[in-house]
Amino acid sequence: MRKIEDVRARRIWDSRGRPTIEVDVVIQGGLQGRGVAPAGASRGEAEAIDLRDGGSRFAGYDVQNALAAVRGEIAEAIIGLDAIDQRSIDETLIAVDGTANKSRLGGNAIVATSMAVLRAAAAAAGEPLWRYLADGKPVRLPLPEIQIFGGGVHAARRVDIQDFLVMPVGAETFTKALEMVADVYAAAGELMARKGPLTGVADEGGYWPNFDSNEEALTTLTRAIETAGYGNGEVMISLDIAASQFYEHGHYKLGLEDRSFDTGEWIEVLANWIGTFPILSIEDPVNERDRDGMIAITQRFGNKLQIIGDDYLVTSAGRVRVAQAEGAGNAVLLKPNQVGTITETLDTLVAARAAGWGTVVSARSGETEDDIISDLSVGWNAGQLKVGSITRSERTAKWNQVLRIEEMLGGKAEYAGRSALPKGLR
Ligand code: 2PG
Ligand code: MG
Repeated sequence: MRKIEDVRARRIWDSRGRPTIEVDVVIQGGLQGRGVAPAGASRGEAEAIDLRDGGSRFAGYDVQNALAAVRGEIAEAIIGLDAIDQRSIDETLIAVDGTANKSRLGGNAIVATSMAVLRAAAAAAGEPLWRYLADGKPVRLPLPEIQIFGGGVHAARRVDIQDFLVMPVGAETFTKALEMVADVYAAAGELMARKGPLTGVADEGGYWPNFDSNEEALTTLTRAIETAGYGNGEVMISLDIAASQFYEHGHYKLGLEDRSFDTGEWIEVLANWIGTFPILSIEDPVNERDRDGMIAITQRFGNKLQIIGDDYLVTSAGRVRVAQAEGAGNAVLLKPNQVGTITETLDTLVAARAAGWGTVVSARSGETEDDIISDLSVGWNAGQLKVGSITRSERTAKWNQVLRIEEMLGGKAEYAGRSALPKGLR
């Protein structure tokens, strides 16, 4: 038993220069844990609500109401409770909020508190967080999904597809996996510089996309993998289509190319890309309400591709179970702030794993130096981690933390590689 003695909240700044909320939970013995809420830009409709003040200051993104919720109702509810009992604290947070989508106190206030409680419990145990979570069970270092080009709403819709990522499935260690990605990133930069001046990076550190079509981005990425010297499926492509962002009135509209497709035509566009480029994983391929589209894509490609639900599943265990029963997808993205607590995130992971799904712990497009997701991915043995690119410190903070964990594991370090893919693709 480690009683919570104090709960503090402050406003800090995220990687987009927007306010966010940081919570410190102090427990008996003077130890403490800290949590920070990240923020998405392409959000699912059913996500926990990121409570913002509105108005004109900081474009409405200030978090004074969420800070007040932590300092007031949340502190009052959890001071005196046992920080080691994460489930009962998270249940208390959910009950005090009292809404289905955490809109009253704010998903951001709740997730930062939930994370801070977890960190405090690990501190009480005197263990690094990943080891505290693993609790003696075997762990693997995650197969990373790392962004090379940004797009979609993370790059002012300069291309339509949101994330062009690579997965170094053929690496032998996590260290080597990052080396391979660094090679591909450099090669992609050189290819792009031949076409015109590099014009900076998108929200998650991938190159700002200077392409004439979505296919050109795929061609360039494929060539970057080859010129970096990786063949035979060592480095594969992963796409986060984030299709809801360009779906309107029954059509997928590629703004860059001024082309529009109905659902059937859109699935053929994807099928053509899947047949042409070394794609191993695809996320949110159709709009988030399109259950039939997810089922059709899974029937057609589920035996060779990882098909991830992000906005489609919003880290909800209930939605994952339904999707499993219907055959809609074979993997889930796990974003703690999308559902709102650590316990609910873990429950979703457990539900996904029970049916042999892939489980990908993920950052948001708005992040800070906080690296909790690295420890979650290892400690829960999730197998995969998606953070954005291999540039910008809010991204590298997470990759570098996995390198430290790899070092702590020493001879026992095992890189997940292909074993992290959905059953049937391993
Ligand atoms: C996603 C994430 C990260 P956002 O869609 O998977 O790339 O973006 O945090 O904006 O939802
Ligand atoms: Mg996504």
